[in-house]
Amino acid sequence: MKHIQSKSRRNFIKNTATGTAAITFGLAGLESFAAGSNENKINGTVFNTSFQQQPLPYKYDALEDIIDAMTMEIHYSKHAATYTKNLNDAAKAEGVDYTKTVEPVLATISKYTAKMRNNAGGHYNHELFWQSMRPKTEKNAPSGALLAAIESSFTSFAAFKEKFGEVAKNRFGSGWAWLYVDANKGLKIGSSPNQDNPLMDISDIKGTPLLGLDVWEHAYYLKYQNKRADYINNWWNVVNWDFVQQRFEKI
Ligand code: MN3
Repeated sequence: MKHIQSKSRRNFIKNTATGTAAITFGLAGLESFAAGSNENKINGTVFNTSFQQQPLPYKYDALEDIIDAMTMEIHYSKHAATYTKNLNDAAKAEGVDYTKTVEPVLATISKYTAKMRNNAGGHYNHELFWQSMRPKTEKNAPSGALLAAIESSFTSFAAFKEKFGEVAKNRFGSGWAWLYVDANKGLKIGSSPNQDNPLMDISDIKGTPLLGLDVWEHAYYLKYQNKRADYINNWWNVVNWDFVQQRFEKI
């Protein structure tokens, strides 16, 4: 799968000209590590090494009239930004190497605090969520190998959407609904509470997320109020199936 990388990792690779060069530095190139700051010095060059939000790949109002601009702005710039900030605070406090991706932390999340669990999950889940949407398109649907796998697993795309929607509607309280690939390479639908996800070792459902739907009230309440089902049904119009397909092909 394609890893969601921290900004630092991307900058590290970019600033060292090639990925190969970055790898050759290894740990030996790490000259200093300032636990109280976001700066690492590697072969004389200072890199910002905090987990950071990627820029939203569209404007706040790009998903109107499915998700309103105010919801998107508050969700991205307040809620999700806070998860990322708190992840960095937890990473410093708990000795996480945040020059790396967050996935290894999620895979061993049982070793960390609840603060790490909530915020590493919150960071990962939202970064995936933003990338998995795009402006509304008519008859929005997967194609190719992903469509074939969905039809094989759930009989039809319509049946898949219905089952996913039911799982999303039935998640009590706050959480996420997922399309994920399990250890046997099977496509699965499931949900997780709070900011948990299938990458976590403590999760009831385990695998690699392809697509996640945020069903916290902050994701829809300004426009949909108590009508979570309407939010879920409308959301299919803005799913970026090209992005989901790319993730599927890399597993
Ligand atoms: Mn959210």
